[in-house]
Amino acid sequence: MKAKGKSLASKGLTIAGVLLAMGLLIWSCGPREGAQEGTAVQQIIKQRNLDPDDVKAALETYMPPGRPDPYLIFMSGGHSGQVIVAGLPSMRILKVIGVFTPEPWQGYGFDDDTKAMLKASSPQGETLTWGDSHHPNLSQTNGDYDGQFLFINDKANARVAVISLKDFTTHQIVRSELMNSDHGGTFVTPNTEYIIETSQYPVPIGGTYAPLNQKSFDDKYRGIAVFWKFDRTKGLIDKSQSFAIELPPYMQDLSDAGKLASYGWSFTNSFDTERAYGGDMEGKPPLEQGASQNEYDYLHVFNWKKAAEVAQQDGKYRMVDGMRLIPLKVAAEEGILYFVPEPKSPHGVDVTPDGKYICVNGKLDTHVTVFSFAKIKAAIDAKKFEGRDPYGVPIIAFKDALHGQAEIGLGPLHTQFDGRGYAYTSLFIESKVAKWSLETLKVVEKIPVQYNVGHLCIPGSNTEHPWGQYLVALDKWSIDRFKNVGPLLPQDEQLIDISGEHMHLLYNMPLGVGEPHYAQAIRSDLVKPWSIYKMGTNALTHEIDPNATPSEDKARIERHGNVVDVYMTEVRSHMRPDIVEVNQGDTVHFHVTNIEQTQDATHGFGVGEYDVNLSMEPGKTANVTIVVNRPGVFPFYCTEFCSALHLEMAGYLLVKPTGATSTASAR
Ligand code: RUQ
Ligand code: CUA
Repeated sequence: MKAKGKSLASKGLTIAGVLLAMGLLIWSCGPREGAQEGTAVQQIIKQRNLDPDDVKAALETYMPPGRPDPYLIFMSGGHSGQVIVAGLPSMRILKVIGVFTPEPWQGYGFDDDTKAMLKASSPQGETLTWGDSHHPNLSQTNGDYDGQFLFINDKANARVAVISLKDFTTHQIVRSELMNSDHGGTFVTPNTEYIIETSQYPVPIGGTYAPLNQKSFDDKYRGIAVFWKFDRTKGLIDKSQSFAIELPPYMQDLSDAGKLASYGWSFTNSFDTERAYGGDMEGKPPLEQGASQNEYDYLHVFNWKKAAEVAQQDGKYRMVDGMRLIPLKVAAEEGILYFVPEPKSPHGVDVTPDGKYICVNGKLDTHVTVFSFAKIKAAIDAKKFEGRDPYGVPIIAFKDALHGQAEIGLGPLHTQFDGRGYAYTSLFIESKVAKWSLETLKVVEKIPVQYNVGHLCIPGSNTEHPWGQYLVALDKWSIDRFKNVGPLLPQDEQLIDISGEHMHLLYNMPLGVGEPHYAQAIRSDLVKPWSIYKMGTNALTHEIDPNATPSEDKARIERHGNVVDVYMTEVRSHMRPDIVEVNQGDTVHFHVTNIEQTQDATHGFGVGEYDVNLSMEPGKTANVTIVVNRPGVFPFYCTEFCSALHLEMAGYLLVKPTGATSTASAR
């Protein structure tokens, strides 16, 4: 891990050379001033001890005030459960979207609707407060990003979330009882017909119990692939039109959808075809060892078009937890599932932009194995199989599917494409990114990264038309890159320029709010969010909320028995009503509307000690319910510094103890 320190001479660059190339030595405005400006810049460079590469990288990533970044990157937040949005190339964070974890700033998980959504996506009797977000996928139309939706999976609890890019908020979280953990999600098909989610660790189907011994593991434990149907007009997943496929108890890993030549198909790599399940205290090898014995595991090849048809045919599926499940036997017989041997516990499967090749990253093997979809299809059409796995799934011979193998290096994990004929593969063990040619399958260049790189992200890589200008390396370790902030180090997201013949590093972004597993990036101009909400919009449904209070004269308090409805408006700089008096034990529904239509005029609504916290963007209506069992006087206030009189934007919630006299009558 060598520290950066290059002599100018060894780089063959000079500061003046870089500045000249960048047009920073401005002689045109008169030799005198120009010379002075040039000197001023050179002084900064000297004072800050920068070298020519630093200066070049700084100039290439700097975004002047008011100029938005040309790309948006959506990074998963790992077990923070969130999605982090940043701009490229500046790497400035723009937003952290609350997804599987409540997010106080956005009031996410605090209002009735998002609270209910998080609860409904939890197992019976639980309200999960975290998730492990892994693989964001942008919605596609005709194989390219359309800028409308983002999906992400929760590995820990096997959930899938839908985020609308109209307001960058989470709109739906679904979960299937069929699996307890996932990993191969959320990969979309080229028209976002389906969102693919495959399980990681096999369990007995449907959340049931079965003992853990080899026979039980083989017979009762199963992997699952879910194809969630996406209803684009509603912007929601339709569980009733979704279907699942039962898989052997291997550990399915990552997925990718075919496109163009391979449209209608999808691919999932796997490990642990050994069917090891641990047991190191019972005299068995630990899982890592047991699962790494076989020379080959199986690439799962799905005909999802066919599966969608079969899932509609009576007798060919069974219903489990409200979902159509195609049994393994049917999947094998109907030509829905095939296996192709893939070397040694691989990780990550990536389909090339033309849809012709499927790249499987070696992990324990130094190659990226490139399979030809045409060859796979030919073998399937000719029914040319080398046998069947213990569950009856036809196996296509390795050589009959192989296009070629690229010798990449140690620990290949994930591959991205630049759309110009090159692939880029992360090398976890080497801490490098390898650029290689899809034509020759030869490495052309490697660049070191700091350190232990997992996923990579090239904007548009999984579409038919990648924008191959930048690559972001998502590094797990950042030792020696940033100021030590204690034993929990930030992650390191490294921006690399791949537009030229050689890759060069532009920026190291420390990320201390989650662990990005994967990221996808899109050209910013393709995302067209709202700037404000239409008056009275419920941010979850995107419809006018039935409790919206669109003007101050409609603000009111209604009491029905011991239920109190407070219809409140907010506008700079007051709430109406600003005194809410209720009785101990009442159920209080606050229906708050920010009646402003000015961009960025966001208010908040916080009631201390009752855990009430709403973010009220212009035009938004949000509802929150509390049962006031503790008497007392509770100030409420606007939590966003909205105006000069923000501190005055406050009021009182009076919870009258049983038997006390009313404040109102005393006034
Ligand atoms: S993967 S550990 Cu995306 Cu490399 Cu999940
Ligand atoms: Cu409204 Cu502060």
